[in-house]
Amino acid sequence: MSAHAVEPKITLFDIPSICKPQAWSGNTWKARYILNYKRIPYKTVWIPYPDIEKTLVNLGGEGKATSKRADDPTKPLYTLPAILDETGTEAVLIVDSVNIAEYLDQKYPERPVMPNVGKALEFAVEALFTSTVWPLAVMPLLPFADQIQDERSQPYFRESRERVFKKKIEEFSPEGPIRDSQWKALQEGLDKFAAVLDKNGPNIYFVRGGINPTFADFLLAARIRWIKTIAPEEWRKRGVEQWSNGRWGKLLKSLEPWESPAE
Ligand SMILES: N[C@@H](CCC(=O)N[C@@H](CS)C(=O)NCC(=O)O)C(=O)O
Repeated sequence: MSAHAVEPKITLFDIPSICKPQAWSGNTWKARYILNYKRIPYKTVWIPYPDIEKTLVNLGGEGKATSKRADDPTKPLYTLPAILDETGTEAVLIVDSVNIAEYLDQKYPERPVMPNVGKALEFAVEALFTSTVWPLAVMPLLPFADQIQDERSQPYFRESRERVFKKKIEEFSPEGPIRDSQWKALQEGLDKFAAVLDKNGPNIYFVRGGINPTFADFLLAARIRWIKTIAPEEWRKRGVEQWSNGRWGKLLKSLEPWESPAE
């Protein structure tokens, strides 16, 4: 940043990695894509997993957990992405990517990502994808996500995931027939999801006939991009780009202009 540049007043809290560029998470990428697309100046603060809760609580986010811990449902789960908006007299902390998308659209109405017509559908895509396709990605992909964590996050990531699934991360997706069948199931899940999207016709974006991306597109791209970033060899070997008649590859390509900055 040059000596005269003004420090952005919006902060995106993201999770670090050893990837280059660093941004990797299929959740935080939703907010990052949207900030980039809306051309809102922001800075990134990298928070390793074990520090997420205390960071958000320190910023006034007590009680703003987005769900319960899978390894101990009596405890709240604080998650990223989060943004802190310090453009006004009082700092505003927003957590959860759909809330971030809604908030940014209200505050910066240009280049909307939550269309007034069909807003419920944008929310529905998130819920449907998370409950149908996402579980199929967990076993084959978590071992790769484990490998790209930074030093501080890695023990937390591994221990919490091993506690949830009650086995070593190395046993999640052993190479051979088990791993192959997991990837096949993921492909079939994505194909089924693509068949739903195809009802809108051949256009890349979610909104029927839409020429601009909306939240649903950024959400899907963030998830697919996660696979590509953490498991590039599997991505190539399994030909993910060509899955579902090339839908996912085309979506990522069309959103490339908003991949930067990824830091
Ligand atoms: N629905 C949430 C999900 C966010 C989420 O699950 N984030 C993960 C990072 S990929 C997280 O922060 N997990 C904290 C943990 O596992 O302790 C959103 O989109 O904001």
